[in-house]
Amino acid sequence: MLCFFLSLFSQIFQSGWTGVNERTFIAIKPDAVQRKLVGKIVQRFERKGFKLVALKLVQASEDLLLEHYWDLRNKPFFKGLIHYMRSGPVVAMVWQGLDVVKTARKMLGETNPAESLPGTIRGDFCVDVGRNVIHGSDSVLSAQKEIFLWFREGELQLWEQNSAPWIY
Ligand code: DAT
Ligand code: MG
Repeated sequence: MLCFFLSLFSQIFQSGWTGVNERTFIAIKPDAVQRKLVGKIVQRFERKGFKLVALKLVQASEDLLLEHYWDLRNKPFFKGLIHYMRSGPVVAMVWQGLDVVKTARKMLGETNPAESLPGTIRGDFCVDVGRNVIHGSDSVLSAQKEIFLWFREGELQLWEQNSAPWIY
C-alpha cells in the first residue's frame, strides 16, 4: 500500500502536475446536461482563470462508473448513484491551474446542495444530494487516477494560454 502511494506521488512529480500545472477531473453530471447548465458551469472555470486541457461528452459505461466510485461501493445509495450517472451523457473535463483541485472543490460547494453556499455551483444550481450536477476530484492523487480512468493520453491537449501572464 505504502509503495503504491509512493509510486503515485513520484508519478505526480515526474509528470509535472504540480504548481500551475496541477490538474483536476471535473464531470458535469447527466442532470446538468439535461437542464442545459453545461455552458454556465464551463464558464465558471474559464472565468476563474483555469486552463481547459480536455473536454468530451460521454455516455459512461457501468464498468467505468464502478471503478470511478469504487470507494463508495458499500454505501446504500451506490446503486442509485450508478443508475443516475448512466442516465445520460456526462461532460468529462480536465482543468489545470494553481491549486485547481482544492479550488474546484470550493467552487463546487458541499456534497449536499443544502449545505452548499450560494455562489457555489451546487449552491446555485441544485437541491438534492442525489442530483448534485457536478463531480470534482477530492485530492491530487484521485485527480490523477480519475484523469487516467476517463481520458487517453492523446485527449489531453498541450497549449499555451495567452492570458497566463495576466493570471499569474
Ligand atoms: P462528492 O461528489 O462531493 O465528492 P462523495 O464522493 O462523498 O461526494 O459522493 C459521490 C456522490 O455520491 C455525490 O456527489 C452524490 C452521491 N451521494 C453522496 N452521498 C449521498 C447520499 N447520502 N445520498 C445519495 N447520494 C449521495
Ligand atoms: Mg467524491
